[in-house]
Amino acid sequence: MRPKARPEEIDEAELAVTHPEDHAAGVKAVLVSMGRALPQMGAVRTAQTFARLNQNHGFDCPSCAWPDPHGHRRVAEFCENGAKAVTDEATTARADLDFFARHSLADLEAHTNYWLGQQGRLTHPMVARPGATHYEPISWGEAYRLIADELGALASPDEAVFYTSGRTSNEAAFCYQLLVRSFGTNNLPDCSNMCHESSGTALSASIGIGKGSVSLDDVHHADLIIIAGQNPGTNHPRMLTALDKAKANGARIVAMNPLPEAGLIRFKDPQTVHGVVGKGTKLADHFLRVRLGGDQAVFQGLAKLLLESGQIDREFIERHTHGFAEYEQHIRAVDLAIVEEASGIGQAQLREIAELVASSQRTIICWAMGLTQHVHGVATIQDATSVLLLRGMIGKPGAGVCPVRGHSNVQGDRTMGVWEQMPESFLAALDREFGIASPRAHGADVVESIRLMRDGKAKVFVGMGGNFVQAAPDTDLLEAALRGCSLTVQISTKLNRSHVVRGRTALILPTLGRTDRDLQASGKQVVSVEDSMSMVHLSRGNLKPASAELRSEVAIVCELAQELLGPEHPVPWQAFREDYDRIRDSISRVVPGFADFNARVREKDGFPLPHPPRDSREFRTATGKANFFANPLEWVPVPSGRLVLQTLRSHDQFNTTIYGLSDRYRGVAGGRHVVFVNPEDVAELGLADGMHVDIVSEWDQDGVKEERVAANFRVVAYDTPKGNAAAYYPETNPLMPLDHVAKGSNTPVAKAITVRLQPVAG
Ligand SMILES: Nc1nc2c(c(=O)[nH]1)N[C@H]1C(S)=C(S)[C@@H](COP(=O)(O)OP(=O)(O)OC[C@H]3O[C@@H](n4cnc5c(=O)[nH]c(N)nc54)[C@H](O)[C@@H]3O)O[C@H]1N2
Ligand SMILES: Nc1nc2c(c(=O)[nH]1)N[C@H]1C(S)=C(S)[C@@H](COP(=O)(O)OP(=O)(O)OC[C@H]3O[C@@H](n4cnc5c(=O)[nH]c(N)nc54)[C@H](O)[C@@H]3O)O[C@H]1N2
Ligand SMILES: [Mo]
Repeated sequence: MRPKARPEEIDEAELAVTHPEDHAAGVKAVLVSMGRALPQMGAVRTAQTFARLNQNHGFDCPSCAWPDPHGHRRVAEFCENGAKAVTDEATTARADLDFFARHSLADLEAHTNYWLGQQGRLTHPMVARPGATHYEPISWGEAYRLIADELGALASPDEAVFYTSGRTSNEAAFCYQLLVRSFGTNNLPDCSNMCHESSGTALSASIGIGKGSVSLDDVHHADLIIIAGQNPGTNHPRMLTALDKAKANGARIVAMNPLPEAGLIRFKDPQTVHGVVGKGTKLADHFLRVRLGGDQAVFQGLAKLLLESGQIDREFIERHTHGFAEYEQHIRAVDLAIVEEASGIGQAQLREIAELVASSQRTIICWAMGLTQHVHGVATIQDATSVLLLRGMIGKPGAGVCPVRGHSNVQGDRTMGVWEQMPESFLAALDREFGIASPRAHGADVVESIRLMRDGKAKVFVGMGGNFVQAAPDTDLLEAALRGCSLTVQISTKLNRSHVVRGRTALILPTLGRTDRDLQASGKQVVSVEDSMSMVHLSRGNLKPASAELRSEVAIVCELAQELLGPEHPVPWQAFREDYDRIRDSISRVVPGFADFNARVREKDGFPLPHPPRDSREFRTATGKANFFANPLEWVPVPSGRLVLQTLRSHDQFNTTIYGLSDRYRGVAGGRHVVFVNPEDVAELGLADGMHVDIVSEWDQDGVKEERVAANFRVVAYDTPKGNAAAYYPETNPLMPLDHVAKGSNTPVAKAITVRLQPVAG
């Protein structure tokens, strides 16, 4: 049983639902961020912190991966949610020794994840030994020995899994994967497996590289921007500034979303006069109210209309692509009536958008979780890319693919080798640089790691950041799997549920965050990150760490490596930890695009990584060209009496970190247990607005039917397509069957869960 929220934590009776807002940001956003920062950090620390956020000599915002502008930066180059992320990390509250003495393990387990996150920064390494009632302090040396002993006792290195969340710096990520591969496994699941894996899989096959092809400047100068399955007003608020700029340059914006998200409708830039006093900019010129999972149909429908009108770039197709004939044949046979059934988008509107695409000279398609977290996410992204290929929109200014990344360094962690299936070229370079023998068999991703732990085939879990137990699917199964481990280790800044749902022995290793000063033997260290547009730049924390006991992620990895791999190991762990320039020197020889890393990263705005399709229309796919795929059209039907549920973020959280209880733009305050339902569905299903229901997910695999329940959600009649509902993640993760994954990327399907709503008795 999951614990119920305690009254002092979240009182769902306080839940209030008002009207959704029709615009994002504005002065209110500034007031909200300052209102949160002052009580948590105090005035001096607030001023010190915000003055350096995203500035050239400051630190990179730990929130999303949206890039910083080049050259001139505004005085405040951040957003409301970036400010909340920083406040959350730079808080003066402490989960210190006294805290752990006061709260038993049982007590901690009974608290919500929200409460755990609010207890402040971790200050000491802690251990919960078998049978213990409390976490107790442990020295760093003893902690490393304990991990090394447990790892050493495994029958095979593949019985351990090493998770990474996306905040880890390039330097720490590089050392971490090096440690894991030196130890002997490729079991490196990461948050990307649950996030943009479908984008990487789709783009690698389509254009030969799994990253977006546009720069910030391209966004500013596009004449058509399609934003599909993304809620930038909440999750990438600084993107609104870029869209505002594109609009000022004459761009049209098309939003594809089941929900009329505030940030897509109207934007008031709090830093410009018209944003403060005026009505702001109307952002989306067209809103396609697509059904959950209906995007592939829309992209195929658009392609059909483009082919029929002949407004395609034949020269580009001829010179740079492969598979056109088969694709054309497949797409011409697409039935627009089926497109409408699948997506809810009628022919008239589809034709309107096709006209826009046909007449645009510079088109960008942006997307996020609304496309990736579907069974057919990979095919959907390939079909979006194909629309661009038809029009020759890759490798020219103002045009291209733009998967908008989540965590601030999730893309960089991958570049540094945090992936269960790094290519041979990378592994060979790693072996050459260090004289090690990296394992070659592919490792386990997130879903596979959970299976291994469930089946007793993995016994040690190490988390480099993140909150695995809340982020991954199938909460009850996952909790049991983690409790079955012999050791769980969390390298973290703040307390979360992954510290209390633990293995037989559990370790908490407290680490420095992005905002913290990092002093090592050679002096003050800097780290680097890569943003969503492949720009690599430095981040320098400057705040006094929460305790003298904190160690940097790099130090923790290197010290653990020394203990685990012994003094004879060929990697210079000691030198790495003393001077991160040494790590960057190695990276410059191992990772393509990082030549002269130490010098180039110190240039003012950092440097861009090579991207062959963007730079020279070179496509390093198996065919040597950009590939069209004739993907069968798929969508998500709604069984009768059921709803299809998407799980999404409120405006007041960062993934599993809940900042507060105000989903302002959607008009929900005071609680999180809400399910947004179309008013007609509310009536037809015999429900009522304000009623409480249990959400029951139905899963049928090979005739075996399973049900999962998330209890007690308030029905909110909301503007979502008929048949489609929405509720917040992570409260809904218990509803996600582990095996419900995207084809090709193995990403858990978080945006299409078949459910029924069962009124709560009484
Ligand atoms: N403040 C804040 N910032 C964040 C995060 C956070 O939690 N808080 N998380 C970070 C991370 S890791 C990530 S990955 C990103 C996530 O950024 P988003 O992908 O914007 O996050 P979600 O809340 O999952 O929103 C998905 C959006 O897609 C829409 N959608 C859902 N299904 C479909 C569909 O089938 N088709 C279409 N067209 N639309 C659909 C939803 O209505 C919603 O608007 O944000 C990053 N930035
Ligand atoms: N149902 C559903 N599930 C989802 C999603 C969804 O849309 N729906 N989205 C998925 C997506 S896109 C993602 S990216 C994952 C996110 O999965 P994770 O990345 O695992 O989760 P976070 O909540 O971002 O992790 C927060 C924790 O990271 C730690 N932390 C913060 N900063 C640092 C740091 O600098 N260093 C270290 N070492 N630790 C730090 C803190 O202890 C904090 O509690 O969730 C996925 N799960
Ligand atoms: Mo993400």
